[in-house]
Amino acid sequence: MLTIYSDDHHLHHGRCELINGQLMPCFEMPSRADHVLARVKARELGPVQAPRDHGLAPIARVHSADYLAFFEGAWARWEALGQDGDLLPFTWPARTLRRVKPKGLHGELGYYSFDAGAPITAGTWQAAYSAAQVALTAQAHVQAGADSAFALCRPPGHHAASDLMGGYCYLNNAAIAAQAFLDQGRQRVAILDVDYHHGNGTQSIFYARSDVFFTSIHGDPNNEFPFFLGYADETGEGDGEGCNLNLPLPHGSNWAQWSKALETACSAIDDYQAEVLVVSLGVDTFKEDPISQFTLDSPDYLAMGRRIAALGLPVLFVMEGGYAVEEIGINAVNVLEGYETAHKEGQ
Ligand code: Q9C
Ligand code: ZN
Repeated sequence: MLTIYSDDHHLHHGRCELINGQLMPCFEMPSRADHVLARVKARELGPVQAPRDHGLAPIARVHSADYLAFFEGAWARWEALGQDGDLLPFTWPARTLRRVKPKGLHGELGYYSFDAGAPITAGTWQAAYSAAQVALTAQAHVQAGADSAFALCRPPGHHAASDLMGGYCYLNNAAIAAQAFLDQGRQRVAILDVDYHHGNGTQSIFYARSDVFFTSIHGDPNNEFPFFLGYADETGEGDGEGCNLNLPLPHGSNWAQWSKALETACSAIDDYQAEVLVVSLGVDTFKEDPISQFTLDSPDYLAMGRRIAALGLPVLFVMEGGYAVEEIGINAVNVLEGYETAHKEGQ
């Protein structure tokens, strides 16, 4: 399997996030992608290539022009104010407040975010832009006829909505790739989000559409980030009614429970008759993940990959979360190796 990877992810390294009342070093750190890349090479998964630049146009198919302009220019405005720490939002247009767009930097940042978990640093735009190009380059490979490809994206993307950053995410790499498949002639794309957290951004982008089926297995939002989306009764709206399937699971869920949900997700993808599959590949379901509450073990990721292969679809894997840094490479590449093994057997 071909891996697409850019070193530009190192340009994004947030300093801290608020966890349990304490400022902690960001869990979403550059060594994450470094470990995945090292494992791809150690296991000889296949060639590793740099992304091609597809420009802003395919990104603007998913994200609003005003959001992209704000994100690209935010750091320069922050610097012009004499600041050099991370740029972080701290006020949002919650109930009773107006959803007006203030002129100043902090007001605008609150308007374009939903939490304080996506710090903007000097290199964040470039890193996120390159991650989107990584996804688009891997997507092009699958569109050109490859059975699969791995987009080793960082920063991750599935929490980012059309005009919102949050949850370590800025540009929705999986959604951008899914939209590119449609723009290149595919009619039905499925997105399977196996990250521990609900992919609220991806869901929201495609919620009213029937050309993308979104299904996600995640920590029950009653007790887990992002709290305000990801419930089982969210089934899509308008043309998209029936094209959204959320499978929330309680804290402590193990592979037996998780794999049952995967069966449900896979049979829904079968029913939808997707032409191509995008997997939002987070491995923060791992038992040792420092911010998550499922108990999957490393061999379970091989089984996950095998089940995905049984769908018999071309697959684009897009890296999302996973914060047990030492094991993230083993677990992510186990999914890819499980897929490859079963795919070769099935041919
Ligand atoms: N107390 C992804 O996995 N903060 N994002 C959690 C825990 C947000 C995770 C705080 C976690 C976002 C891509
Ligand atoms: Zn996650």
